[in-house]
Amino acid sequence: ADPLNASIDPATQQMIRRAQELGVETVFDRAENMKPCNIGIQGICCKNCAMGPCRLPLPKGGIEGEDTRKGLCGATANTIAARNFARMVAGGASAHSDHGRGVAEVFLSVARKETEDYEIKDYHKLLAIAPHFDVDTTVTVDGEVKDRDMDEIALEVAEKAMNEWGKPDSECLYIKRAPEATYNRWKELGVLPRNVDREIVEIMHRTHMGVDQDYKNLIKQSTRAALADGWVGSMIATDLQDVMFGTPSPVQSEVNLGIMKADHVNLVVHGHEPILSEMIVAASQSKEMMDYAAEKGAKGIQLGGICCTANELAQRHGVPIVGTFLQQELAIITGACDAMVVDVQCIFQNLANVAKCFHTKLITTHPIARMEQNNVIHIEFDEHHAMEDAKRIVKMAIDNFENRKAEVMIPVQKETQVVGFGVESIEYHLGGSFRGSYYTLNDNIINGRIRGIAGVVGCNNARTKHNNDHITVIKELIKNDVIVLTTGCSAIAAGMAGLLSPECAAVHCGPGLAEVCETVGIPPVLHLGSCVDNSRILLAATEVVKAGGLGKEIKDLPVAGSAPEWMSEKAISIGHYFVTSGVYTVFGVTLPVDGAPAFKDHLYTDLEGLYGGMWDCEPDPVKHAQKMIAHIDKKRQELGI
Ligand code: BF8
Repeated sequence: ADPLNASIDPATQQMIRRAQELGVETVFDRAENMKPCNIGIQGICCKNCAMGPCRLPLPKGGIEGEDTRKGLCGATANTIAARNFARMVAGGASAHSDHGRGVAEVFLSVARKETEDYEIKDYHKLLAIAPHFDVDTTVTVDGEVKDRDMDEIALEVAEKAMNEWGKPDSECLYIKRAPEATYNRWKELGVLPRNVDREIVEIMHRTHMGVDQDYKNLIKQSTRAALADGWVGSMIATDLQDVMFGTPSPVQSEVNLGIMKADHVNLVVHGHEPILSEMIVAASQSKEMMDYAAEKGAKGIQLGGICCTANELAQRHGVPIVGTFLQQELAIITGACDAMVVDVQCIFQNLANVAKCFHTKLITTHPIARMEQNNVIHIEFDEHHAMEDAKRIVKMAIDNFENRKAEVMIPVQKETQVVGFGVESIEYHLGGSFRGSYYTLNDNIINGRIRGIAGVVGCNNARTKHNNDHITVIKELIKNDVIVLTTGCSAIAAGMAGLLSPECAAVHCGPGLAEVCETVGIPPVLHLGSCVDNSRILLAATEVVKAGGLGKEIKDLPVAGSAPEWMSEKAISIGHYFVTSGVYTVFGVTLPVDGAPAFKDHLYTDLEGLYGGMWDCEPDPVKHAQKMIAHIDKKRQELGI
């Protein structure tokens, strides 16, 4: 791979070159050597039974007249593409929601006082979310209203939260957090999720051979599962993480490979669930471990994160971020990574092969995500002895410091960033004391200083130039006075490009947005956390609706969503819950729908009539941003502002 074509980031380019010098293969090489399947990319390969795989390529030049393409059972291209799409939603929703379930289980242990390693750090947030689970926060004794015992509230919240995954009757409680009119729309359309697990299982049933054969009905079920992800599984993950680990507030941090230090023990945490990494932060900051590192000749312990674990730790502790999804192999290739600890999601199987070329200890920690290679160590993490496990891992990294064999090469590049915005801190910075908590933000939207709000989220994808599309889309948006809320690897990319600093507003923003940012002292691009924290974007949009003056539903707002470099099934689930929550959402790279024109039209056009939001795909990042701005302008016009 040509490093200059592979990434816009100089640190990444340098490490790709380094990998090539050392003969270590990375994702960038594999992306050159293997091209995607031309039929799969169009979404029209069905491998759901052993009569196939049935491949239904769109004839060159399109179809004239009736579309007669069929699989052996008679499945049409539209059915096949819709089944594949639904299964991606199921995969994505299950990943987020299983993460959420894990958090809820730990919270239940805390509420039952079965663990001392975790605690409730934010009681205020617990009280704020309790009513959404129909949990009372007060009791009436002899006609007098009193505060309810906090332990009782925590236990009931934990039990009700767990039920959201599998109760036999009624619908999810948390879905009512959406604006009332949107909730009523979902009710009328019959897409309210019953419980998280059921909606995912039902997708697997419906997409089994010979079941649901109507692409519109398949998308309806995808909607139930995606809403269960965004408004329930992911949202509960975010909220209970905030309750246990603290609700983020803006904090300064650093980002990019240059945060690693040659004279320190470098411990990199990678994956998604803060349950483990929170303990590692505490363990690595303990005097015992710091003294031990000094004994071994290190100047200290440098903890850094990759992927969404990085976002979780940065937003709550200011722990620096090593890089995005596509930089995971490169962190090891620095030769200075003494241990990399992984849990679930977005972890390359090739990490073990790269680690073999260096001294790096690669440690898996989750029973559902193990690696077969013999150089990988498995330390199964358990919330009941979390601190003990975390110390074992930190000690292993320290012990490995003296084993470095390859020459250390750490790029110098790193950027300063402000991370850790959320519904609460946006209210603090852009709220007001009159007419609702998001009044100032709404006022600035109405008066046009802020043209609209965009959510730019999601992954890197080795089929596009690393970070290029994220940064081009974001810059185009803020230049046109659109404030950006970002999460996941997109947020890390923004940090690497210096866009998460208040100072960048003067350089990159249109005059209206620059004025707002300079007055309030915030960056034009607000880091809202990890991918499960896209729930924060949904709730921020809900607050904008509640603050008034901009319509009754999220669909009425001048907002748009984007995932410029998406690659994971989680992104599809996120995209679909944004769309069906009323947000026009544009994906970059490609969407596997092109081989099924009627299904594609359903996603890109029909859904707007049902939900107010619709899908789109635009690989050119400037056009991509322009389409979002055009939608924002359309909404402004409809609002008469
Ligand atoms: O959940 S943005 S590459 S790290 S999937 Fe993965 Fe995509 Fe990054 Fe986090 Ni989200």
